[in-house]
Amino acid sequence: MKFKNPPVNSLSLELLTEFIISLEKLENDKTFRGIILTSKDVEDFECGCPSSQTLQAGEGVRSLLQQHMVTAASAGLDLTEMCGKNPAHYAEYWKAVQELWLRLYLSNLVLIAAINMTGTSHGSTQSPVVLLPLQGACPAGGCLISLTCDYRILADNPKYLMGLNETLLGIVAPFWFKDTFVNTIGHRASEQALQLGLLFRPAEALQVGLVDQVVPEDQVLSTALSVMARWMAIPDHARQLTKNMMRKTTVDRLVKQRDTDIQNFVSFISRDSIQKSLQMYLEKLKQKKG
Ligand code: CO8
Repeated sequence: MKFKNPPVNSLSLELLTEFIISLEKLENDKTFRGIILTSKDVEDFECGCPSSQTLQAGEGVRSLLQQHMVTAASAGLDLTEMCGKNPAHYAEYWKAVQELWLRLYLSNLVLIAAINMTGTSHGSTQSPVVLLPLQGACPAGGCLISLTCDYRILADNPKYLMGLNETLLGIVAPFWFKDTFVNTIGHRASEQALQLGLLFRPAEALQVGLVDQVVPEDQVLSTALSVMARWMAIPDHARQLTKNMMRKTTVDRLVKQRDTDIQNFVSFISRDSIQKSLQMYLEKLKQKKG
């Protein structure tokens, strides 16, 4: 599945809705067993599967790539959905963010993130809201989506950064973002990274366990396919039950308090000070072009 929401693959309400619908269709179609989430062009995709069994898996993935458009490399949640709108819109948006996370995190499919970024350049700012000094990026909501996957492969480019940088925008990662992060890189590393809004370069991301593999950019998709073949070799039923066992407690925490979480989000994001921070951040993003 390939994200395609120019210019920066931000997670708009429309994109989230399409993503959820596509995911549901794939979950219900038993001929699909796995998804590679990427932002790389399908034409660039090369199948490097040696055996007939893996080739079969590869063909499933190839046909999937050809039918659906999604990504894992993204500017994160769409700031314009969280800024200058009314509470009903914030509630609808947040419900969609929750829904996507719930579906992805406990998906029966094998999910692999092939993270090959988009993006160009960034300046810096002296405002209280820190503008990211980065080029290609997978921040915040974009990183969260990759964290729901079973395996992450990141392109080896020092300009590529990923992490949960919410504090840099003057906002706070919700508890279930935090839980997903802790489940991936552990408590101490999360505690530090979340407070500082750290964005990791590929080598650091690998070291801390945020990604499972770092490979040259032109090998990201072929590596994803080989990894997919390995995961496909495991009987689905046993793998799915194991995934469920590892992740269900985390999912249940949100399921039990979805409405409260929406209310918390709406009241937090509606605050004047938060709206001001987000507006300032968006303006700085625009200004850096000039
Ligand atoms: N949402 C909406 N629009 C965006 C976003 C975004 N996340 N990111 C960039 N844009 C817009 C820019 O404003 C710009 O608009 P315009 O063309 O109108 O000027 C356009 O996209 C292109 O942006 P850039 O010129 O910056 O493109 P570059 O290729 O130079 O850089 C980057 C790409 C690196 C992705 C850069 O745009 C960037 O850093 N964006 C911001 C990334 C970010 O901080 N995302 C975090 C979003 S918050 C989130 O995901 C979780 C929130 C949890 C909320 C919890 C509250 C309780």
